[in-house]
Amino acid sequence: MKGCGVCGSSVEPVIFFGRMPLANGFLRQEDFSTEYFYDLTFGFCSNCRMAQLIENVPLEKMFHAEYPFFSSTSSGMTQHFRRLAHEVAHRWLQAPNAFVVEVGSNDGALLRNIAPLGIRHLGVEPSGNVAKAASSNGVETTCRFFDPVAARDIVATYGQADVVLATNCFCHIQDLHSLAEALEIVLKPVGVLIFEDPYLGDLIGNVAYDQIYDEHSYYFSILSVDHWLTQHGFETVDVRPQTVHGGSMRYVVGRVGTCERSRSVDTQKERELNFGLQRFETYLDFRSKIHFSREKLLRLLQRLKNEGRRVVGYAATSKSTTVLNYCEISTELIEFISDTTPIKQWKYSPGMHIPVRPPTEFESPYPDYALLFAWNHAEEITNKELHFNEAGGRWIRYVPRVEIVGEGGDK
Ligand code: DWN
Ligand code: ZN
Repeated sequence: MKGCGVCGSSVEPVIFFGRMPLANGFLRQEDFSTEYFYDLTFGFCSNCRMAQLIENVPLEKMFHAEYPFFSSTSSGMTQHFRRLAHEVAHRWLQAPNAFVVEVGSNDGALLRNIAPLGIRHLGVEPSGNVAKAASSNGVETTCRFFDPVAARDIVATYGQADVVLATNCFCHIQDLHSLAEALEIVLKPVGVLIFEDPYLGDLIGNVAYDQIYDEHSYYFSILSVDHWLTQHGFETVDVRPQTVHGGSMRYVVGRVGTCERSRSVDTQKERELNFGLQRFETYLDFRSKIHFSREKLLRLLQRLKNEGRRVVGYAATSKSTTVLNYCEISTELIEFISDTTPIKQWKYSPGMHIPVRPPTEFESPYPDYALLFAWNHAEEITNKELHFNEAGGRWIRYVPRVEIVGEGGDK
């Protein structure tokens, strides 16, 4: 059994999703025969309460010069980053010469709101193409993984940071202790770390099992985050639930004793204990719900096929790779997936090899049904696809339950 990435105890497997391709491994036909697969198993450590993957994929297979996810592609996320940037700038970056580091800065979606304020900043991003996009957007960026060596280099060049930011990033970092050491080096003694990631309570509560894939090595809760950070002299001083990505948590962290501690931390811990995030039975129940969700989705798609309906996937998300491969949904059930990202278009989805097409193909003509893989952007997408509804098209969702939207469930 694998040792826990936080405390070294054994991690209990909860669910094995099967051999899985890379969530963002969109590929061409000539690369089908060499496609990479690994065992996707979600596990839980009862000792420190960290939910995590049992097998990790080598980092360079996932984060490289052709990383296909650009953080700025959703207007909802762009607004979220703008609000976060302004809050941080006004509250924590007012000192003359203040310096902020963002770990996993992608295409600069967050820092591009800070750069124009003249605040010293640095994005650290290992994927070359998105790092380049950030630089062209005026965001100072270094293309590398964030570890103690990178942290020392940053301090040598810029000095220590007043604030370290990370959004949807820490859950991707396999060695959490090396990450914490790097944070110890880079943060000023009274510096603040603010990070947000998809929240385990929402993932389980909404049966959002598609958030489980190679890039997400960890699934955080305040219980497990505290266990990890206190080993390195940090403490969480505030937690704030966020609606983005289907339910995320923002953690505000400082060195022990340096920041005022809000009551939100203890309140959230209590909520987690009441919910049962510390109990293995909660995870077994989650597993049963995942099985049920798969059966329902397959039954629905099969029925629509038998009725001769056209179904198209909407948004070739990383999450869709888990659903498509775990449920074994092929072009028998879904014609193609429409996606706005040029680097994904005219390629095939990982594993099931469903064609990915630009949105122009979605409209010509509209399908009968669209399976919404970007359910986390539902409001933004349904608002912009009003013509699809007017043409009689219907949305299919599978989070938090399998349903044709407006019909309230599978018949
Ligand atoms: O953690 C991660 C999160 C933050 O972002 C990464 N590991 C990768 C990525 O996950 P994802 O791919 O599931 O993210 P999204 O934001 O749910 O999906 C984005 C995809 O959806 C892009 O390929 C663009 C596409 N999309 C679209 O085709 N039409 C998105 C919108 C909003 C649209 O209108
Ligand atoms: Zn553990």
